[in-house]
Amino acid sequence: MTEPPSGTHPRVSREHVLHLLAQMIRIRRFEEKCAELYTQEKIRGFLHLYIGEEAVATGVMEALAPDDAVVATYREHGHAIVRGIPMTKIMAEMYGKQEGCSHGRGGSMHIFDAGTRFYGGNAIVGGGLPLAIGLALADKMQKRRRVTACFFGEGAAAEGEFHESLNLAALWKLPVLFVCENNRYAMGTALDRSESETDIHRKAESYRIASQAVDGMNVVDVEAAARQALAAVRETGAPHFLECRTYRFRAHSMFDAQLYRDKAEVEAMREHGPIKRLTEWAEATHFIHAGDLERVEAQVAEEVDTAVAFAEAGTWEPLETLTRHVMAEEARP
Ligand SMILES: Cc1ncc(C[n+]2csc(CCOP(=O)(O)OP(=O)(O)O)c2C)c(N)n1
Repeated sequence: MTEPPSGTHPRVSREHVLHLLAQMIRIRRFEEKCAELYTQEKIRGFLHLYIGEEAVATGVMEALAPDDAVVATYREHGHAIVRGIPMTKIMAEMYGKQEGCSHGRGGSMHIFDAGTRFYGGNAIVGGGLPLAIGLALADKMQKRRRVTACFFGEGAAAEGEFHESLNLAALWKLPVLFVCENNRYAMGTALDRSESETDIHRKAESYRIASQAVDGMNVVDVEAAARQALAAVRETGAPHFLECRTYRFRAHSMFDAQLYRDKAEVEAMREHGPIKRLTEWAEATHFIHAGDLERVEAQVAEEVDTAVAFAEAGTWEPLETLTRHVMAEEARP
């Protein structure tokens, strides 16, 4: 690819391109390590990888302010990493150790961190949408000028919560950035097998929400679109909907034989992968130089190794405290 990643006002500088590349590589290498650890049974339960979709979380998160809120799905390791939760605490959470960001109670699907206003990690398809509406309503009622970014898959469009949330966000004029990660498949169901309108952003239009589709494999496009959308949300207080067209390269979860799609399709999409694409463009345009990529890879490898060592050294919650947090510790008046 020799054309620059398009977009209206991309912040393209050598430093920024390297930063975007590094963020996507951090997500990719962390998850590759998680897949390995899963087969070794170090990580248990479910594991949904974001590999292929890194440009979406990376591009959107660049445009968010530290006091904005983030709500994500069960495919949220990448969002957590680029939001700024230390990789050590995320890996410890994957292991179910007490030192994890959800104290080992959440695991892969329920990463949570109040410090970075990261409100999950949610196993329920569409479950994050009403949560985002509540967070944004609270901000509006308390006159705080913050935005809630809500990430969800296109499969959520089949849920009632999607429609209820979009309706209320528009009706009550709530500062929500809806980010639909349209990777074409909801588990084994292709989008055109379940939806009569496959342009998901058009559903948002029907609720009178400003909406657009963007190339979710191009991090610069995603960042540019997110910056514009967030500027509009901050200016008007009204919601905005971004449909990011992306693709997951791996199976839905670790238990998926992928009989619903051709290997050739996956291979063809890999050729347009977000890391490959940005790297090739950055090399062709001399934004990155010989040795840059190797340096980034070495730093990330060290970060991942440190995270694994931290998780390995972590502790299991003792049996005596297992029922803590199941009920509220003290009743509020
Ligand atoms: C309410 C609900 N229904 C069904 C499921 C089972 N389920 C888990 S993932 C999934 C597909 C979701 O696809 P999508 O929203 O497109 O997200 P993706 O996995 O593609 O990121 C389904 C149906 C669930 N977790 N929650």
